[in-house]
Amino acid sequence: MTNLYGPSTALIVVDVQNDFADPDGSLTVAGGTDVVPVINGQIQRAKDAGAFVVYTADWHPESTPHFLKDGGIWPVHCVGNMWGSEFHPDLVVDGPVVRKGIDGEDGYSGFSVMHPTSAAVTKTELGEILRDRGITKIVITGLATDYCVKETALDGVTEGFETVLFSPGSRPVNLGPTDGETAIEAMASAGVEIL
Ligand code: VGL
Ligand code: ZN
Repeated sequence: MTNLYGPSTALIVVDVQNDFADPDGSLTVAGGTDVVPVINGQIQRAKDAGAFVVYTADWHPESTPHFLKDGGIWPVHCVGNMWGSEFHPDLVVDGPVVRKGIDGEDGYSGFSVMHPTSAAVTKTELGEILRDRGITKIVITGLATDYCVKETALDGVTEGFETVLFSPGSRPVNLGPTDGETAIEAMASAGVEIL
């Protein structure tokens, strides 16, 4: 833990937005508000160690096959430039923000998105942002453990980063009661270090 953060480490803060983190959010995650101060503590710790901090934001148009009403599975959430897509007001935001899903793509990872009809996967700018800064290790935290956190971590491993999950800053959606635990197992077996 002592050397968790350093100049070649990035803390990736995943989707700490009102729709997930606020009890009134449309896709509220149990405990989503409680993690905000925990995450702020990691942001401070990362900055103090000269690490880089980057944020992801789920950022959807009003209609996307990601939403139940358009053929997907989720209630409408994180529509761009609405209250629900804003970061939780207590989150310390001090670093670049990578928005994902802006053109109606599906998918959960901060590194890549999937075209809604062709299913073609394209990369976001996150990998480049990290490589441009010489980042070799990423610490991932935020919401939600079983979707965007998991997929970002799995992609992090695939992209060649030493990947760590800071689980005290994460909570699951838990569509199924054990989805959070299953996600942590999947990350661990992919080579993610779980803290
Ligand atoms: C997420 C469900 C739908 C997440 C995003 O940020 O984990 N979950 N869209
Ligand atoms: Zn979403």
